[in-house]
Amino acid sequence: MSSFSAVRPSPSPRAFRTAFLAKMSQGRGSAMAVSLLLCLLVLHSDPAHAATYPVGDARGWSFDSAGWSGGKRFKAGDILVFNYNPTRHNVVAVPKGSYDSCKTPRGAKVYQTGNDKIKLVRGQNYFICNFPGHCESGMKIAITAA
Ligand SMILES: [Cu+2]
Repeated sequence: MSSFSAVRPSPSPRAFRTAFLAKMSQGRGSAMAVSLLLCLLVLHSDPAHAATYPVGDARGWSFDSAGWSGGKRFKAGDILVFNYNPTRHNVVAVPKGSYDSCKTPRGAKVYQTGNDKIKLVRGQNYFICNFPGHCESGMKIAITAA
């Protein structure tokens, strides 16, 4: 008997439709907000496609850096970070011949801060340490960027 009073009066069809439309437009509004957000994310993350790689990971740029790049897929625009003690090593961007011979060509770009960030170009990128004997001892890397 008292249960009847607990039953909510059902809304009139008109009120129902109004509520339904309000809900729909809310839904559209949030759908628009979501797609706007996605657009912003896509635009924002475009330059962030470039990845940053610390050469040699925690060990830094060292005599055993040569194998470090194996299995990684680099892209043009990615950044290599060379961390090392600048009193012991440096980084020189060289052409393939110099990478092979360990002979630094005149005018080669020498990095020597100990925390050098170098952007990869499409194709082959070669880096050596040109402290005497270091490149010959394996302190060199060849990176292919797509
Ligand atoms: Cu070195």
